[in-house]
Amino acid sequence: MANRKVEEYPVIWLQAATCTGCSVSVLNTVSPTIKNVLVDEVIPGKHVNLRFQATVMAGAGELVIKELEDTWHKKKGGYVLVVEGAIPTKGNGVYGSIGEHKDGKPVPIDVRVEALGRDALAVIALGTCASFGGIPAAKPNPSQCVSIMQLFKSKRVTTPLINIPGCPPHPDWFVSTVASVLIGGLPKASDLDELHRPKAFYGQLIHENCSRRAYYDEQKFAKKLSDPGCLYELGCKGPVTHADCAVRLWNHGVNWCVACGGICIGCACEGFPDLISPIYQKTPDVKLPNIGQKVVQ
Ligand code: FSX
Ligand code: SF4
Ligand code: SF4
Repeated sequence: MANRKVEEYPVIWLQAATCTGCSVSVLNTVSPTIKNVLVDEVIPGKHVNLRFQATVMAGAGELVIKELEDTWHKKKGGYVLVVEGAIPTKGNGVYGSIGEHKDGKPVPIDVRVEALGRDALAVIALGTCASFGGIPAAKPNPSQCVSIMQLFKSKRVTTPLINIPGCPPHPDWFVSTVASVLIGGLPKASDLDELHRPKAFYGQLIHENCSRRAYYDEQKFAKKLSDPGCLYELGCKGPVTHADCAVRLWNHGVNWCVACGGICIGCACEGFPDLISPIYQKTPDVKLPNIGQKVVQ
């Protein structure tokens, strides 16, 4: 096995308007561990070569920007771009920039994401902010943040895009998506829904698999968070949120929002947070017993 060839998959991971929660969530992946993902061959014969990631890389300044730009130019069409956070489009870089132009002026983050996105093999929008705008794009949105989908649409970037919403996203949703690309290539159109989400993780509503669902069907609603019963009247957004938290569980199978007594705040929902606010009030447009109405952006 001495000369066994290992295929390298370069990845550039940019952070725009984000709390870095997506990075923290993915770094906490348990099976595989983040060491398995980044250092080992996560799939035998295939290695994720993370070239740029501001939270974990040791370098800074010109050195890492050179790495970023070398990967962009030398691996054109062959690297995966991961974007975390929404994209501020106002102010020509005052709300976020990465590196400088030759004349010393900062490169605005929207310009970077557009350019790197255009030349990537595929783009993964990690987290609700990157996928749908999320918290940074919430009203009054002073930095005019947009999602990657909106940015690409306005700039006519047609690179394949996979959205992995969740604020933060579950590490499995990201790691399994990366693994499936390494094993089988880019997802087929039928693997993604109309919002570019992998159906494997976002194909069902929270409400469809909720451990409190029997209470809902019996119309037994909790009056306060510590009560048994369905949390719908306390504001649970499970009926309008597509994700598999109720069956996958968080922290490597320990628990999830509703089972530990909280509502699903709809963090992976396309309308989070504006269209599903006020979060701790009953969702007005879910008409019992009809469920699953989409929040339209
Ligand atoms: Fe934070 Fe990510 Fe929320 Fe956004 O997750 S967890 S605000 S989705 O960009 O870091
Ligand atoms: Fe579970 Fe919320 Fe649906 Fe009630 S409304 S069954 S708590 S997901
Ligand atoms: Fe987010 Fe709801 Fe899943 Fe909790 S249950 S992580 S709020 S989508």
